[in-house]
Amino acid sequence: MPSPLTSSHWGTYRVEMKDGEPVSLTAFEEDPTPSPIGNAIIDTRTGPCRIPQPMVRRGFLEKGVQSDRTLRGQDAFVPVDWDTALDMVGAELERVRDNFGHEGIYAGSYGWASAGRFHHAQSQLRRFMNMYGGCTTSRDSYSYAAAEVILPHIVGPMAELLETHTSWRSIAESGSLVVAFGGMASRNSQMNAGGAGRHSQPGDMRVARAAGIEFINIGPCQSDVSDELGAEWMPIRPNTDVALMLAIAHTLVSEGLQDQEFLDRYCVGFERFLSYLMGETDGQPKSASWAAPIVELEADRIVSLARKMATRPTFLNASWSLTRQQNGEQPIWMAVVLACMLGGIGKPGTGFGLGLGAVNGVGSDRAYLPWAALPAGKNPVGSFIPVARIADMLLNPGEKFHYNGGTYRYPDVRLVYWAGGNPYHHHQDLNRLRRAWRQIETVVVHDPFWTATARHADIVLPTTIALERNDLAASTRDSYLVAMNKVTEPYAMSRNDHDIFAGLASRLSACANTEKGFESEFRGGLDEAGWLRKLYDESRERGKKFNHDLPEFEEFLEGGSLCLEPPRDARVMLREFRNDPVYAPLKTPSGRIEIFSEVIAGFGLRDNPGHPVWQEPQEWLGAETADQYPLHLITHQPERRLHSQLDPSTHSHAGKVKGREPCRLNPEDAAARGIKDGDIVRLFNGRGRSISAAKLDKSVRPGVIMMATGAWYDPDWENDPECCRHGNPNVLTRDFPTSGIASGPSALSCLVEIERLDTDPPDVKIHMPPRLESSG
Ligand SMILES: Nc1nc2c(c(=O)[nH]1)N[C@H]1C(S)=C(S)[C@@H](COP(=O)(O)OP(=O)(O)OC[C@H]3O[C@@H](n4cnc5c(=O)[nH]c(N)nc54)[C@H](O)[C@@H]3O)O[C@H]1N2
Ligand SMILES: Nc1nc2c(c(=O)[nH]1)N[C@H]1C(S)=C(S)[C@@H](COP(=O)(O)OP(=O)(O)OC[C@H]3O[C@@H](n4cnc5c(=O)[nH]c(N)nc54)[C@H](O)[C@@H]3O)O[C@H]1N2
Ligand SMILES: [Mo]
Repeated sequence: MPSPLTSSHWGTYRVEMKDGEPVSLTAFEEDPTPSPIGNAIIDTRTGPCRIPQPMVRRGFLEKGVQSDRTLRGQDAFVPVDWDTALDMVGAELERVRDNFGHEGIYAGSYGWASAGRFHHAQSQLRRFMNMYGGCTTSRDSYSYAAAEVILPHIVGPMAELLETHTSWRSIAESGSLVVAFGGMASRNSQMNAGGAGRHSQPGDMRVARAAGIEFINIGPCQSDVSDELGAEWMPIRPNTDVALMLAIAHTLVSEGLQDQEFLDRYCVGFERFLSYLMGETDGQPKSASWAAPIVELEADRIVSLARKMATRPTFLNASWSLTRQQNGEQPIWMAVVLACMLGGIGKPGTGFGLGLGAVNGVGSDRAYLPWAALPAGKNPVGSFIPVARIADMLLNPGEKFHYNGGTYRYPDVRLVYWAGGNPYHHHQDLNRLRRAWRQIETVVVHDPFWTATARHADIVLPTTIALERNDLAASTRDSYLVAMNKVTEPYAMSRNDHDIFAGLASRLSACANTEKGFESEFRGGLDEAGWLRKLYDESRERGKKFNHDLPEFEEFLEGGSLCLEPPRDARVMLREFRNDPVYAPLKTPSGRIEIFSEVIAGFGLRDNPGHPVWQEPQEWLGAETADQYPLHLITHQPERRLHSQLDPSTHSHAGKVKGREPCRLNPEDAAARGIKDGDIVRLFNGRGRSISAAKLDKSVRPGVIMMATGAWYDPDWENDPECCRHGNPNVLTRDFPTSGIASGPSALSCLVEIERLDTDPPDVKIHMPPRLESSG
């Protein structure tokens, strides 16, 4: 008998058991490049960071909403039983609903949680809240909000473009040159939201290279493209991609190299953009010599790049990181415009790409099936925020915000409910978030682990991890369906998110009066096994439409996993549109690609006239404030974790230096500051400080510091609460919207300075549980 399977966002594994307990995860035999993160879950599952039972913050237990909220994050917790905890949460929900309405409850609860379609924490929360009567919620993602909002106006919904993304196979068969803005860092393709049966990106990239594809890496870090691909590196200054793309576009026009036929047949608005490009509207032609000092590449090199792109089948890839900066809508729009000028869109191996390598599923060769998910119903409350405006909302109830052409007002939120995410990892300017958090009367958090967010809660409800429940793992960007097995009992008193919500529902009444009652309505008349069968049967039914013939549930369970047959032809994004733009128009207002968008021009935003433009962000190496904070901090995804998940594991620790999350900087910048490899350093700016250890790295461009996200946020409470002693970079990043278009996060527009720390650094304490006190 093969060992039972489990699945995670970083892949599928076999669980090796000893004496009835899971002892290690081994690679799934069908995965050629499994992620080494796997075992971290074994490492942490019973460790000191697991939350054993429901907890209430001491101050909150004593004084409820009158408690001192500044103590959140450092207060002691009191363990309580489930009935006490659920009674309290139920009473708080009722209090806030009765006094402030459903809008007063924020359950936008962004976060990746764990793989598994039934036990997905956010889906469970949504189902619960929607039945309860609704809540304020969030729109879009931290990953690429700017792209999610801009792309439907100019070419089509992001999700659809990713689903139909041109595949590596198409690039290898028909391409010639891949120009990667922001690279394609191989560490990132370990992940795939919902699960990955087979990690194919490293192999796909190698095959493309062997087929003769040439790579160019445009960005601040050479190692963003794997050495094996032999990429040419163009180390531009961060946040200047639009200037470079404009200069390429300008060169194409100056030399008559643009594909006018494509522009005429498939696009609208090129002429309006052209006036701007050539400087007719603002007196500044966007030439290579204009861009050279902005991006810090020689003009000749820009011109040669443009010529090369015009004469070779070119695939232009825009990394998701380009969206997480001020005006992050623009590089995506401009990438599409440049691909239009090159004329390859809809043809094999060319066109534009959105994040090849960002996760395993972009560009992989796989089948499509819209797997069934837990039905969440509809939220009866319309109140929402763009996801990264959370601190802004809390600090400014009733104030206006802009989103996708509309002007809205922030709701007056009194209770925040989080399940499956870690805002004290993912949000920017954490010192501001901490101040904003004080506005909230009640914070409820579900998490298996003592994350910084759990520690900033009033009521903490401990959940199970995937190994403690049965589930089904699948992603629309992967061909596998995997049965996730319960291999061990829930840790201590932890419960499944589903059971926690059912327990709450038993104390409350749903918005719609149902005869069955809220709990029974929430449970849907099914237990875990019943739900898994229902989700499977529904997926099987849906599969028929896509010519996938799935076996009966029992047969599937016996095999443990299944892999759908990928389509015979290599996938090409927008192929149908290219073949016949009249028969297969886009979903944009004109049905064509909008180089100029009347809709966006109609938003009347100062920062956008209706076509892509170069705008200096407030924080970049060309800014005046760079005198004071002369280094551009890039807070990229971590190699040894998914965000903050499993940070207490040995695998994550092995990547730290002297117990801190390291930062990488160019030896020149280090020498200028007397910093040696391995030195403990402090990164700082006007927003905060973070203690790290320096790693000297020539693959990082001078003027740039790279620091992975996700080290558990550990404020130095005793000496300097605005300093993270562990190396979380979000005490430094800026909490500012991309622009009024998407109001997305802009973490990657951030300046800092760094200094060697000559005193003993404070101890890191976040991987020990918080102080616990008994209720007596
Ligand atoms: N500076 C900077 N900040 C960034 C980014 C950046 O580039 N720079 N990137 C941003 C991006 S793209 C993203 S997607 C976000 C990611 O931000 P998050 O998705 O919030 O980060 P995770 O660490 O994955 O948080 C998931 C949480 O869910 C918990 N969890 C796991 N399983 C379960 C479960 O079954 N039930 C419950 N209740 N909880 C569970 C985990 O323990 C963890 O605390 O970060 C963003 N933040
Ligand atoms: N191992 C691992 N993989 C992950 C994740 C994880 O937590 N761990 N998270 C997943 C998630 S949620 C997401 S959204 C994706 C994100 O995928 P990406 O956004 O692609 O990933 P990042 O690592 O943030 O950034 C990639 C590179 O962009 C470059 N870059 C930054 N700013 C600029 C710029 O202004 N111009 C140019 N040209 N380049 C720039 C940096 O050098 C950086 O290394 O990753 C996913 N993959
Ligand atoms: Mo993300």
